[in-house]
Amino acid sequence: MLKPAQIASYRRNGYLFVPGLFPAREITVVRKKVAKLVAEARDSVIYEHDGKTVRSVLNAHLYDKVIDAFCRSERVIHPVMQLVKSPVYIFQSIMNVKRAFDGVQWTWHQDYPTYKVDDLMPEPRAVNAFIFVDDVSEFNGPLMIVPGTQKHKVRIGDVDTSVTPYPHGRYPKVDWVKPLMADKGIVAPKGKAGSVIFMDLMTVHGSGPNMSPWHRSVMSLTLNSVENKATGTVRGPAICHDYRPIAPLPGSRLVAAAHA
Ligand SMILES: O=C(O)CCC(=O)C(=O)O
Repeated sequence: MLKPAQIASYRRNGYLFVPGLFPAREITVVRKKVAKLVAEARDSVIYEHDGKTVRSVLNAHLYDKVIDAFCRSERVIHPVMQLVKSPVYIFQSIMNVKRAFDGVQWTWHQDYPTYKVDDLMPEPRAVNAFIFVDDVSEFNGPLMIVPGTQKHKVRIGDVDTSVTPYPHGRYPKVDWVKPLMADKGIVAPKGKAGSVIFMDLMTVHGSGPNMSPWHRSVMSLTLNSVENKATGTVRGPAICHDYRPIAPLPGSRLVAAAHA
């Protein structure tokens, strides 16, 4: 559960960083599973432009018990319910595995424009929880955030595949982002695996390439209010339409799922 000061900080800055939210025994289970999912490279995998380096694993909670228990963990569900003030459902889970040496950047953007235009999400009443599955440092392409930008207007960018091969994201022109950064600066929370960044869908963010020898897997888990259902279908398997409210699971269920 979040303390009132943490909620106030989230509302002020458009994000909240909580180091060490998942204990090592739980996140280790998830890291092992991610290695397996990357090696298996099922249909739900997106590659970098080289066509062979896995970039993201889409909605693995739909077919994998460990990832499902991870996404339903009380460690993230309770805080997000506090932030959106209602029960939530899983809108999408994307494991961004930014591979050592080969992981490519994520261009600056807000999440909500894509969700509004393409997924018909009525309001930005959802939270993107970035859960560190690997340790994140200044070297392996940490998420970068322009704090306070959640208060800016929605900027509908074009679908762009020049950097990100994933054809479903909308990216604003750099001229729109530039003055925001000059005004607000940039932060890049770093920490041990198990740390979590809770981020408002309006907050401008992106991340650089991974030039280090360390993978940087981060789960981008978007939990949406059950009162704010996104009904669009154009992004196909990228989003989920199971609107049932999540019953938060204890951490022990995540470890148990690995042995089931
Ligand atoms: O994984 C990253 O570094 C960025 C992902 C991202 O921008 C997103 O999920 O919206």
